[in-house]
Amino acid sequence: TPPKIRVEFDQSTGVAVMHMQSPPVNSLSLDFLTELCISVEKLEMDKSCRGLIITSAQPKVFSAGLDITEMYGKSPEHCGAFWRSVQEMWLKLYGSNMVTVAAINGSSPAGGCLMAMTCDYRIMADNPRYNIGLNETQLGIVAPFWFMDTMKNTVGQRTTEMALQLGLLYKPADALKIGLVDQLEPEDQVIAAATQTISRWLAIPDHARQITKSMMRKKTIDKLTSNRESDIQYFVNFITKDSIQKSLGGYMEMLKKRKA
Ligand code: CO8
Repeated sequence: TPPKIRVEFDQSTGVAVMHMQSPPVNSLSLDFLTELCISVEKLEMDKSCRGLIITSAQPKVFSAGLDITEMYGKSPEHCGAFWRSVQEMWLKLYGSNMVTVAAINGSSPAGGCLMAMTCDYRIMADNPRYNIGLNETQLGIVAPFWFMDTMKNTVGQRTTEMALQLGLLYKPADALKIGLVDQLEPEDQVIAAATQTISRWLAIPDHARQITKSMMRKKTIDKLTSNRESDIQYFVNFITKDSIQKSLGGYMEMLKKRKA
């Protein structure tokens, strides 16, 4: 199978661009997440790499979030391994020492939004057909506490309360208004804008910036690190419930019907 992640590293700027290329919608499957984590880890260990831009090689979609087929009709063991890989992705990206910028060139629901929120800065394509947000409740599921915390850290308590209960997906202009994204650009300029932004962030002494970032995020990260196993247990129990499986099945039906 072809690689699901393509990394382009520019030695002269110290910036890597990670293109997610898992057709059709970059859904976060176990294989995808494993590949992504390996790529991020490699860049993290490479001292010459100081910045990371994450973007999509698929049209219209940044990432469709967690791959629902990994959570539907699967064994508890599989669900557990899958969830561990979701945690790993979040821990690696939210805790990255690199300057990270999400170049959101398409829709970014649920896990896609989570991934974007792990970055230091978000630039979204200014296309009203795209949306972004944590829409879990619309699938009849509950975003885990660390999804909630990440959103709270991004847009604040009040907006998060409302957005999460209603499972809101925001158009780019509205996402900008609430601070879920930081900047809008025409679609063909999103990556160029990300490159520009990252060079501004890289002008700050690495050490001071990294310590600041890690101090700001430490409490949130520690909360998951010290509860990883119970979070997996909770997820497995929750997702394998008959009622939840039924909701997921219904949601997948709806996705297929909507298409036809
Ligand atoms: N997982 C698996 N398959 C998916 C997913 C997904 N998340 N999203 C889309 N697909 C499939 C579709 O079913 C379709 O398959 P097929 O071609 O076989 O019919 C194919 O991908 C293409 O999809 P669309 O035709 O819908 O493509 P569009 O370009 O029209 O739309 C969207 C793209 C906007 C991304 C749209 O597909 C969409 O809205 N997808 C659903 C997104 C979503 O709701 N994801 C939520 C996942 S749950 C999550 O991330 C967090 C869960 C936390 C769990 C906590 C429990 C405790």
